[in-house]
Amino acid sequence: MSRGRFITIEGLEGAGKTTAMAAVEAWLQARGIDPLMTREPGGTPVGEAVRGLLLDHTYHGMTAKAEALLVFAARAEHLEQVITPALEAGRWVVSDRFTDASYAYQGGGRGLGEARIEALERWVQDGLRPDLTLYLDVPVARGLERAATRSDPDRFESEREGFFERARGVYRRRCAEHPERMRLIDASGEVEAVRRRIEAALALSFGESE
Ligand code: Z5A
Repeated sequence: MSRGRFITIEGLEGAGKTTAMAAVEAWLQARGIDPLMTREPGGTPVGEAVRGLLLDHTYHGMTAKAEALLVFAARAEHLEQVITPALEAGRWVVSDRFTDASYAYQGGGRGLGEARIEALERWVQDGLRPDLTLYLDVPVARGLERAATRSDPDRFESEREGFFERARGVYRRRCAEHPERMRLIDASGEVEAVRRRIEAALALSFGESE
């Protein structure tokens, strides 16, 4: 049996990842593929508990290193218990966020830098990397405007614009550095236009025959 494919969706606050996850799932299902849909931080009982810690305002003073280690602790669990077994069983896996978010938020936003994230990535993931990452790009102000409708912003959503600008800079740079895997999708337009761009990127990566 051939290994499944691993697709990740990335983007800033309000980029439209939830909408994109549904579009990817529908595109795959229309081709007879039943993907496993998951998210980070999360995807396992431990991962969901860690997500609670990361988003909770009670821990607003959490250090950047602790934050990065928590994100990777959840990822280690997610990989061993969910993602790797599914891929090995031939299942396609689609994750709402993965390690590019750690480069963007902890490496860029929190200022830990690329090398520390890379070291954790090597340790926790060995050689595993996504086959395709769709990065939904929106100007920070537009994303924050879309997300502003939420009544109860979490610990990340309460960050200042500069934090998100640094994260966006890292995402955009990584798309330029990893063109074989990462696709930058202009997500600033209407939902329907963004969905068409996502479908075009999927067709380009996996062809219509798979
Ligand atoms: N985090 C981290 O720091 N390091 C890591 O390694 C990982 C994560 C893995 C939680 O993630 C936090 O974890 C995250 C980074 C950190 N915090 N931040 N920021 P999350 O993915 O759960 O959190 P989120 O960014 O807040 O995502 P979300 O709420 O699930 O999705 P979204 O991208 O913001 O999109 P949405 O819910 O689909 O859309 C937001 C709103 O915009 C909604 O009302 C839509 O109807 C609307 N929308 C969507 N698309 C459009 C278009 N095209 N036009 C107009 N309006 C639109």
